[in-house]
Amino acid sequence: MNLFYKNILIFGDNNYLLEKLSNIIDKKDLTQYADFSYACSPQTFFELPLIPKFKFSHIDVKKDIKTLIDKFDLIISAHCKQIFPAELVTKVKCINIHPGFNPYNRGWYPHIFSIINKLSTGATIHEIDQKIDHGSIIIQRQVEIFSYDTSDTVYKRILETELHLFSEVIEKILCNDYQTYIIKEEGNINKKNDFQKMRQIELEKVYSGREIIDLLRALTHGNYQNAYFIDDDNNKIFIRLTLEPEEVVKE
Ligand code: 0FX
Repeated sequence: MNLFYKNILIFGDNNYLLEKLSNIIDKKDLTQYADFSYACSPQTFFELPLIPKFKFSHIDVKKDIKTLIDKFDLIISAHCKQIFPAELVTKVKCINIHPGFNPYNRGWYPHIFSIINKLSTGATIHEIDQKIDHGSIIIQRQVEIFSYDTSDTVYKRILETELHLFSEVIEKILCNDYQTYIIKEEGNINKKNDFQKMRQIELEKVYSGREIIDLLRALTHGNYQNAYFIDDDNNKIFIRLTLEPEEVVKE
């Protein structure tokens, strides 16, 4: 295979995703055609034994920008928590694997906002430009949200979709032989702080049944202490929701 890109960095802060992406690259035997490196942000801690498998390093995009530009001709962001500076995205081809269906709920935790505002969710692989989760789209796929989903059940489906999409297009990306399309709509964007603000349930506020169930299921994700209320003694009480569809027994 004659690859266009030879020095590739897979750069992300999601342990599971990085490991699965490296498995896809290994399984497709792509390492014989190009040099793949893996990195995460300085504040991210990846547990052993994952690290020795990788040519692994911690990278600060602002401090290490010169090295990134000199060393790599393709950077693939896999949930990297740092924003790529304009200089980097103009000098090196940068591609993002994003856990959302652009242009809806771009930014932080797209599916959590989609459970609440009903905008589409899914996975998108796109070229990175100077706006967040914004550049030309290479491939994207919608993921359904069911009435009994919580954040973590939707998120698992999105991760699997991201991996399927990556597996479908990685060779085309490496050969620089792919089409892109631009969506004219700018969509909407959520920041980390929007997520922080939605975590407190106001005890005196009036919610419809649908609103409170959607809010609590959007904030239910494994052991994360997301939703809470403040009780009369000023204690913070965390809330998680269990949703269980009735099992229909066939006669
Ligand atoms: O890897 P990721 O899911 O990705 C996040 C953003 O959603 C994404 O839009 C951005 N491009 C990327 C850089 O960062 O984040 P995570 O691994 O921190 O969390 C995984 C899921 O866990 C998240 O989707 C929701 C849930 N979660 C996470 C934290 C830290 C919570 O519900 N509460 C939390 O406090």
